Amino acid sequence: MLTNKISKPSSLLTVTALAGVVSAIAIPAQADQWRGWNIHPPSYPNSVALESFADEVTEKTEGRIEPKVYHNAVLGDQPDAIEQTRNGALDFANFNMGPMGPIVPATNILSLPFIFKSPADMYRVMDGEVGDRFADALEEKNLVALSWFGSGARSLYNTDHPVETPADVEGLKVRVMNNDLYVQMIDELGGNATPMAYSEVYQSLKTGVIDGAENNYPSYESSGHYEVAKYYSLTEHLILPECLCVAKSSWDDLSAEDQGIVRQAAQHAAEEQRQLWEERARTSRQRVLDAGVEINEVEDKAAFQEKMQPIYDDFAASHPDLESLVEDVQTAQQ
Ligand code: GTR
Repeated sequence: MLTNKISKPSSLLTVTALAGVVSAIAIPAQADQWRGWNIHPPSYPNSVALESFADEVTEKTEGRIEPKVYHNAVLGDQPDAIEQTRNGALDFANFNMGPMGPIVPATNILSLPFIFKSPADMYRVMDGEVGDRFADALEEKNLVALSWFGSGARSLYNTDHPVETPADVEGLKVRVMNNDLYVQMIDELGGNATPMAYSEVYQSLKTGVIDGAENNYPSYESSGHYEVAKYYSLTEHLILPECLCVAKSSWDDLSAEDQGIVRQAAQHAAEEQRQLWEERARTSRQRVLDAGVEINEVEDKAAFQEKMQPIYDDFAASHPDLESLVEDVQTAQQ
């Protein structure tokens, strides 16, 4: 009988071959499931844009890549997430350039206080050739920046009094993002800087561990910081770009076609984020006003700017190689 003639190895071979055929027929190619980090709650402009990015990539790659966004920093704080994306444990993220400085020194140029004259200037610089040079610097550290989001202007807020002059910052304990440059920024104003994760700020304001922090309207409002720190002073000292970044290892795994799809989806997401941002900045401002926040203009911004000069001088002394890029960012706004 035929069955008697089949030796064990060949029957195994048949089973294996059959399994191969079955899997080829029944199971579609494995989708590449991408994990994406986001610090904000789902309704935030950046979060909505990241979801659109995920949907567009899934649809246009016909499910070859399925990005999933994890909101509210559930995958870790920003400095952690930057590391995880650099080593490929995470596939994509929306990162603020503030905490990027310790890893990618060139990005500290973007953190020099008052380097950008307005959010519109920031977009123009980052969307052009100068922005590409920041993307190159990020790529050297395994982060592929595909588009730039906006984050308005950051201003100081605290629990005690309006800040109108640099002297009003004296003695205030101010939370900053994780970057020595911001420690110096607060020091130059006579305050005490405390680098701290975003997720810890609310509680720290409430318990008096810190007196204040600095951020844009949407973050000040969505984080609830306005409930505890009622004085928001329009210093507008930082206008920081944010990237939609992909891990270099995930990027390099893509075909040229899929890279094109992902890049285009990231650009669409940035367009959407920038539009949503404008609306949200207005509604956030109104919400905090309705909640009793006192917002004050800072008449003499030049006084704050002058205090920042040592930061520029120290940066020039410690990074002579980056001086021409500092100048290019400045001249691109003239
Ligand atoms: C927000 C920014 C976040 C984070 C946060 C912070 O404006 O979008 O990425 O940097 O500020 O202050 O930590």
